[in-house]
Amino acid sequence: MNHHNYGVTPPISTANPTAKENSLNDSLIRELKARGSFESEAATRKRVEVLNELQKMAERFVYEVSLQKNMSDGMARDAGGKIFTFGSYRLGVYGPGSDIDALVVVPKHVTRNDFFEVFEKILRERKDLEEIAAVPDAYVPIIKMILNGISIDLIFARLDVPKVPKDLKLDDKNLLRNIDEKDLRSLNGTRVTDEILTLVPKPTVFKHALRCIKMWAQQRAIYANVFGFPGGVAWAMLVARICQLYPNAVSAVIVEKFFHIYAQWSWPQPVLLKQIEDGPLQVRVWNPRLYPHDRQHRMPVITPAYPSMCATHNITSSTQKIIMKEFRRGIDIMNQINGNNKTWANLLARHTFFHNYKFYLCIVAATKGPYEEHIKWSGMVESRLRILVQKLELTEGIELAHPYVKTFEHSFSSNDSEKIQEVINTYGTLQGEKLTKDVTQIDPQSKESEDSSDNIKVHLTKLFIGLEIDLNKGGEKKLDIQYPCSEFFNICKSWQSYDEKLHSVQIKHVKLYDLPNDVYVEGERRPVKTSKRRK
Ligand code: 3AT
Ligand code: MN
Ligand code: MN
Repeated sequence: MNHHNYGVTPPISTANPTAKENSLNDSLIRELKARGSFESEAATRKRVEVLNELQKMAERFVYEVSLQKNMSDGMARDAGGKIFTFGSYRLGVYGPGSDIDALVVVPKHVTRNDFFEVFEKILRERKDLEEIAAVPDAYVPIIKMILNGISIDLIFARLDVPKVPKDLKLDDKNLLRNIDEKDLRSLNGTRVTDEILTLVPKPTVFKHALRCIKMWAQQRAIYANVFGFPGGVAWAMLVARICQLYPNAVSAVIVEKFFHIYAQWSWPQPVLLKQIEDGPLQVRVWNPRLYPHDRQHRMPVITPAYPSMCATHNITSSTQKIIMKEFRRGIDIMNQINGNNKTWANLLARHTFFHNYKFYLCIVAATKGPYEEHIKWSGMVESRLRILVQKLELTEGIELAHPYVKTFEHSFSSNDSEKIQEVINTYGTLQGEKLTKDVTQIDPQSKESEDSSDNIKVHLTKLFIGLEIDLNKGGEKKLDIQYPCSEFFNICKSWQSYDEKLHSVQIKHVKLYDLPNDVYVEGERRPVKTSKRRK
């Protein structure tokens, strides 16, 4: 072996696995398989087929647009066009429910407009296309579709080059010259995932360890970038760094070291996979010495591809505490797994968020109007939840504001407008759940719900924050969260498309025993008041 080092420091240990570690690794893979982490070979072959089809369509797209722009047939064919992938498919950690995240790269003379007109038309011609939705004005413009039973997120980037041959690679940062911000953002996903894979010593070890960490983070409800936890790319980089530090370890050991290293990490020291690079563009590269904003990142995990960014800027004081507690739990359970007292199943046990706190806040976004309106409104409220968490953290008497990583949605219809308002006002509580029996629950997307007469329809999304309260500290007895709540309302209501006739947002105090039933999964018993005498 050569002495090529992966990462910004030498490895901690280059030891090879022991027999015990190998057997622990086998049981990890068995557990992942039993939990449906891997899909069948046939299903994976289907993904490859769909990607081949997409590649052909991309070439046809570039060819047709080139002809339209008066290029000769030969030049039009040479113009090329190439499909890249990113996300879980590219990282090799996809499961049966995963989509394919794909990027089509085209030469200079093909525009984003062409993508949404010509490529979309080519896609719509296909018999195996089930659904298609284009979002040209998104932050990263996208076409979402289901092709041959597989959901695909397709984005677009145009390079300042005359042709895009099949062997083009995206690792050259000079390719980023003279392109717009949307192109830059669209290229970023592929550039980052590709680079992560080149920075780990053993890709298969990395992939299996990442499958475990992703499943663990999902089960523990700490996987959600919008809500202030790491997202997929951040978890991937965190695992990749451990792979660099233990280049010969098996996945089971990577998982174990993962918990130890990050429980003891001196945050806010950044996690880096390589030294941060400078580049040819006028864009910001993460640099806490230069930018006060970057100094606020509590657990920075930095993307390797130029221009490097912090993938975890959303982490707050509360979510950091929650993540750190989960790392310590990981250490504890790994110790017991090593002592044969626990198994991987224990590590991957579901969280108990709706049992853990005495007090919760339920944030309700409601829309009396079309479902498309509600998707935008509730999405906006969701994306601002972190701000509420941050304001709560600063409130006297609040030790921790713990956002839950999933939303709950319902749609109802009734001819009684007072009933509808009552449902909105009590939604998110056990009492409100009973009230919904008086109105008709509807499928938000069904055609019927659109035409049926003069019934009023309401779409509701609820979000939860668990509160850890310590009122003895300040001496005052009563918790006052008026200020953070009214600030949050102001932020939501200053949304450009806010219309008080359609949209509303409420925050409710819900005690543990008043939580609605639908927050508990099948087989999970809701907490019951024990009949212990009060002290
Ligand atoms: P799955 O196996 O598909 O569930 P994944 O990691 O591929 O896991 P996604 O397909 O949701 O997850 O996302 C793939 C990448 O797309 C991750 C991120 O770089 C980008 N991405 C996803 N959602 C957003 C978003 N809302 N804004 C910006 N980038 C996003
Ligand atoms: Mn994906
Ligand atoms: Mn996706």
